Formats: sequence, C-alpha cells, structure tokens
Amino acid sequence: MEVVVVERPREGVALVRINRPEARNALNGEVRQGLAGAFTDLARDPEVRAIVLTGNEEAFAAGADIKAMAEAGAVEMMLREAHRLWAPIAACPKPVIAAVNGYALGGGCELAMHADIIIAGEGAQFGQPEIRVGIMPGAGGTQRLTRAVGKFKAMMMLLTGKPISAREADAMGLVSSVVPDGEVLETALTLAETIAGMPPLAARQIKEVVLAGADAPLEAALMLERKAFQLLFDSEDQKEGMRAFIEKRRPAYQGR
Ligand code: DAK
Repeated sequence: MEVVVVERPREGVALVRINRPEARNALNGEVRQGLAGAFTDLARDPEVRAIVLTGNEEAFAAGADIKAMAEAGAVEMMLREAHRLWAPIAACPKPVIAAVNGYALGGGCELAMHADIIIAGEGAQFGQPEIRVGIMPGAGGTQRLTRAVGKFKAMMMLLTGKPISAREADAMGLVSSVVPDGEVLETALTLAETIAGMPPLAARQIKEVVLAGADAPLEAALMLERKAFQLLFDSEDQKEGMRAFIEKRRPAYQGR
C-alpha cells in the first residue's frame, strides 16, 4: 500500500492523501519522501492548478514518527536532512489546501501550516505536543504558528503541548474555516476547483507575494506586490480576463 496517494478527482485539482492509518498518519521517512515527490511532480505539472492535501477521518497526521526518532542522536538527525523533504511543500508555487479531519499534531500541524488554506472538520484537533516527548517543533512550528496566531496563543500551545479544537483554532486564525467532519474533503475539493478555474499566473503571484511579503519590511513587500501586479499585465490571461468581463462572457484561462 502506498503511504502517499495522489489522485486527480476534479479538473485542474490534485488530491494528495497520507495513507498510514495504522500509525495515525505519523510522518515517517517513507511518508515524507512520498510527500516531497508528490509536491515536486505536481509543481511541474501544467494540468494541476490547485492541490488538496489530506489524511483520513481519524488523522490528518499525528506528527513525526516518534518510533523512528526515539533513539536517534543529534548528528544522525542532522544527517537525515529532513528539512530537504519539507522544502518542496513549502516552495510549492501552486495553491495548497489542507483538508483536516482528526489529529493534526506536531509535524502534522506543521504540515497543515505549509498549506495556504486550511479547512478543518469540527472534530479536528491541532497541537504542537513535541514538548511532551522532550523536544520542540522542528518544521516551522515555532515560527509559522507564531506568525499565524501571535506570540501569546502560540506560546500556550507550544509550552503546554495541549491540543486545541477546530473552533479554537478558527477563533485564533489558525484555520480558514470549520465545517462538519463529513464535509471537509468535499469543501476543500470544491474550493480547489474554484481556484483551479482562476488564472494560474495570478494565483502563483498572489501566493508568492503573500508569503515573501510577510517576512519583509512593509515598503519592500509593497514593492514586491507592485512588481508582481505589473508583471501580470504581460500575461495573456490578464487580457483574456478583462476582455471577457467587457464582452460579458466567461474567461478561458490558459496559464500564459
Ligand atoms: N509516531 C509514531 N506512532 C504514532 C504516532 C506518532 N507521532 N502517533 C500515533 N502513533 C501510533 C501509536 O503508537 C499506535 O501504534 P500501535 O501501538 O498500534 O503500534 C497507533 O498509532 C495508534 O495510536 P494510539 O493507540 O495512540 O491512538 P489514539 O487514537 O488513542 O491516540 C493520538 C491518537 C494521536 C492522540 C496519540 O497516538 C498521540 O498522542 N500520538 C502522538 C502525538 C505526538 O506527540 N505528536 C508529535 C510527535 S513529535 C523534524 C520536523 C518535525 C518534527 C521532527 C523533526 N525535522 C525537520 C528534523 C516533528 C516532531 C513531532 O511531530
């Protein structure tokens, strides 16, 4: 059985599913390799305009595989170079939607935070419990979480390791929306289909500027925005979008 399954459920949409139910989708090396490979391929595939990342009903992912690192030393952890496997997800130029049911803990919460939009089921739980097993987040949990929810909410989660409900996550801005558990995937796929119908170059520029701009001083970030905005006027899709509006017809975007 593949631990990462890639499907094409809708036009322009890829679905990446973590499939290790016996371990609550814990992220072992095989899962991480699978995710890295999937995101590398999907980033290059012109047919794919939006990606949904999900797990199963019980778990999005319960974190890094504790059994695979319990006896590792510092040098061994360094030599595993796990961050290289997260990089293709972080650098994915296409919109990524995390569809989260069940546990999104530790590396699972960090994985969800690599997405651009998070749709959570009412029963989902988010947390950074690494402290409870003697470590700390290692895939962006101290940084992406703090940027998403602010220092005081982040510290509470990081220092207690206590999970929070989807509603709490929603209230603190850690998720985009909460829906009934049974509607998570459908909601995410419909959203992905909508985004896949948008001009892909504009989507790509929006993602790049939002992410890069968040870490830059405001003036530099505004300049990034200005330049990306101007660049889109050299795309066929900009002409198509505006002409279609004026001609009162649906635009057909080509990604050029
Ligand atoms: N690792 C390994 N196995 C896990 C696991 C995990 N994170 N989570 C669950 N499992 C396994 C359990 O061991 C159990 O296996 P068997 O005993 O059947 O062999 C099976 O999945 C079912 O789990 P439970 O029996 O515990 O199921 P429950 O429904 O009762 O509880 C739970 C589900 C998710 C609440 C519980 O399993 C749990 O608390 N899991 C651990 C959650 C956790 O502490 N997560 C944080 C792990 S540390 C790095 C980047 C990031 C990280 C590390 C390095 N680098 C870039 C280097 C991240 C670190 C972490 O995420």
